[in-house]
Amino acid sequence: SGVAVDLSASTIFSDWQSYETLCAFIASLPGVTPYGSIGSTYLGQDTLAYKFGSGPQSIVYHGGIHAREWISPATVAYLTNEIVSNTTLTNAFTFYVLPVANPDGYNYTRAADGDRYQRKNMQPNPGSTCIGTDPNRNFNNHWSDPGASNDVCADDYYGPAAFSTPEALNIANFVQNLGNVISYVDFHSYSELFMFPNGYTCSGQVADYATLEKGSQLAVDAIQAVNGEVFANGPICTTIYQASGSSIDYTYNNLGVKYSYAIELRPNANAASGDSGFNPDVSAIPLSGAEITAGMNAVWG
Ligand code: ING
Ligand code: ZN
Repeated sequence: SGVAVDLSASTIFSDWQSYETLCAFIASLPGVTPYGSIGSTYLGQDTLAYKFGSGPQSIVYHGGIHAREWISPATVAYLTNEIVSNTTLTNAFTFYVLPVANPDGYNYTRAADGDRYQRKNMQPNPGSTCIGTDPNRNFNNHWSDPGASNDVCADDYYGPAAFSTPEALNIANFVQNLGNVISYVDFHSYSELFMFPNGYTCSGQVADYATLEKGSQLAVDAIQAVNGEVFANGPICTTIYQASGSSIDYTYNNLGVKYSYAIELRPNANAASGDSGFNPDVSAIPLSGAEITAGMNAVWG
């Protein structure tokens, strides 16, 4: 039914794609089975997940928790296409991928009558015309602490309560219920950073600091070897800024997911100007995809 979509990788990665097309592409890949929905969004959409691999430990990764960061879902789709046939990885792990973790927001950034720079979800704020809560400040780890805003119009608005966004709650429940998740990776843009907990504080180091630092160093070295892009690596708070209530602080500290990483994809913060950071040329998709494939192979392989 409807218009036929060319799901070949060469076509998919030559433009920005809809939530539906990204999901259909991932579903078409060898060895991938639909997991179904991890739960409804605020607007009642399914948050679709796909599964591949047969290993004893699980890895969860996703794109698009922030709507305007279009290179994130695109890179996640590219990465998935590259690793579904990697038997080293698929024998070691069972993978769960969410192409777009905030599809309500993603659709709004693509709509003619929407807002290309919407970051948050689409939950209304009573008494305000500003739309949305930041799902990546809405997790129940140091929720509403410094590193997030109580201003409903702010891009890092933490929401009226921890887990008030279905998008954050669904991810938390999904990872918790799987129970055997060894790695969780949340893809953002932009700035070219490979980061790990904590975000809520710049004091001290997490218990697995040495392991996480080593993994991130292997990743950024592998990334640089592909296209020459130099990613920085380190804890969220000291590498980008203080951020409370984030997904990786929650998966690491509350759910015990050891290899919890957050990646800021290209472009480089210094190279980007104005809106170009969230609006790279489409030619960035295969470049980002290839370098991140190398980076994730270095961490997971
Ligand atoms: N940056 C992330 C943000 O949510 C981040 C940085 C990642 C903070 C993970 C905390 C945890 O602000 C963008 N560009 O969204
Ligand atoms: Zn983001």
